Amino acid sequence: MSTLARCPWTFQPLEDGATVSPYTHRELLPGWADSVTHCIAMAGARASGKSLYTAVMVKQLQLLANHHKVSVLAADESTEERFRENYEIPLFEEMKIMGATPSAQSDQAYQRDPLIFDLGQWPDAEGRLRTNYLVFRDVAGEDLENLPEDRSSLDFFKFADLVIFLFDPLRVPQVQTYLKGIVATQGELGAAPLDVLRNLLILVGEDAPPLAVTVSKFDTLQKLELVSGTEWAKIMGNHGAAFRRDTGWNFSFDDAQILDLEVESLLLLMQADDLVNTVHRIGKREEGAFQYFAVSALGESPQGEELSRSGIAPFRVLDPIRWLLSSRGVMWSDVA
Ligand SMILES: Nc1nc2c(ncn2[C@@H]2O[C@H](COP(=O)(O)OP(=O)(O)OP(=O)(O)O)[C@@H](O)[C@H]2O)c(=O)[nH]1
Ligand SMILES: [Mg+2]
Repeated sequence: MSTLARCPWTFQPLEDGATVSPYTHRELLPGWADSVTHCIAMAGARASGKSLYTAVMVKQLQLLANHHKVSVLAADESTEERFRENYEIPLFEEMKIMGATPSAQSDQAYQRDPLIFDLGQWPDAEGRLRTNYLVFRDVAGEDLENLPEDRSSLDFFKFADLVIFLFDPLRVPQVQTYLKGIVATQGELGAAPLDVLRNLLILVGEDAPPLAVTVSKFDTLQKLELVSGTEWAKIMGNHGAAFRRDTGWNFSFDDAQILDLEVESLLLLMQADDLVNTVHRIGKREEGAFQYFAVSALGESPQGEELSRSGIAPFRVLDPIRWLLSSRGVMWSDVA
């Protein structure tokens, strides 16, 4: 097994020269076994923001690629159609929020196959140019809140190169209590992040892939700056903090590390110790087992079904992806 390419449906390793996945018996894209794959899975409760994140992340990645003089393109027709229909049209054309992702058991489960994007050619460790693919799986929060009896359809989590665990900060019970009266709580949809994280740890087992523990909808916490006279106004009003700065099209591991520690401190300040302690069970931070991130796909809360009139203003959306891609030399260098 010397290929750097994985089966796009199961994320499991492939033999050199494979043209068919031994796991699903489906035909691989031409030249697949000679490519480099980056297999990423989303995780999180219902309504934690996974699908909106997916939509905005792909758009941002396409813009980033332009700065690197490459294009990010759907690698097959199925990705093109599913991305367009389920993500692009609702969010960017109808300017509406999307419906809940259907359970993988349902006939409408458009996310059962991954979204595959061609990231262009990048040198591998030996300096040989290879086509790189992002293989990305959105998941229904419903399936992670109540694990099915037969978990084989979720086995890909074990083999992912990266799992992005998104959680809505306002769904952490301690944070909710802490911020009661300061921030208006959104709907009651979605399980507590800790319950979903525990389920995720069951799915990934002993040898867990790196986990990007990512606070979603960070715009809601940034709004705390406006609640004058509170400790939170001071914390969020500190525009020098990494969680208030976006690094634009550049990514640096140093900056990501500062953000990592800042986000953990924020969670501890909000008494979300249970969540933090569970995250630490995954493995050692210094060995890359996990890292905290803070993102906002929209930059602003939607009003009902409609997006904010000021449009979509993403914040640090690519950070978790670039934590992986930059470590593999893909789109890592600074852009002017
Ligand atoms: N303020 C704010 N709200 C957001 C943001 N992203 C998502 N939301 C809100 O969260 C809701 C759920 O987002 P989705 O992306 O559909 O959630 P999901 O995790 O895919 O949910 P399931 O498909 O049920 O698992 C959206 O309808 C928005 O109201 C964000 O960046 N900021
Ligand atoms: Mg969804």
